[in-house]
Amino acid sequence: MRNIGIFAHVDAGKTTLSEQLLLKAEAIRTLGSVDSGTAHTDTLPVEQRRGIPVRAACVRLNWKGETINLIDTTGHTDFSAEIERSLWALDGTVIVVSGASIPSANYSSVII
Ligand SMILES: Nc1nc2c(ncn2[C@@H]2O[C@H](COP(=O)(O)OP(=O)(O)O)[C@@H](O)[C@H]2O)c(=O)[nH]1
Ligand SMILES: [Mg+2]
Repeated sequence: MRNIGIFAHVDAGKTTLSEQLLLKAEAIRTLGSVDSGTAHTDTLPVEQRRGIPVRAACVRLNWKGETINLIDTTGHTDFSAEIERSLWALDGTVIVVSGASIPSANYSSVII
């Protein structure tokens, strides 16, 4: 079993990537969407309503015989304690860099 965290600033595409990984691993049948409030890791009503991540969310998938707990973190510095808390549990991380926008100034606080 491996615990993998996904990190980036807000709106970089963490939740969208998580959704694609879940689909690719056949953990879900239908691709959810952040924009329509159906992403599997945006589960809190406030996250679905406002499209902002508040808490780190954990989903499980199987890949080539390995169980992976995927932790989709919040990129908001307001919730940085939530980001730090998830670090303790991780075996590895994926850092998402958005090619569609200029990296946010809060990258440093989220990633370092
Ligand atoms: N054009 C484009 N938009 C994306 C991509 N990934 C995510 N988005 C959009 O960027 C916004 C933020 O994505 P989200 O996954 O919520 O980012 P998060 O805050 O890092 O979890 C949403 O409106 C997504 O539809 C991508 O690869 N290309
Ligand atoms: Mg998100």
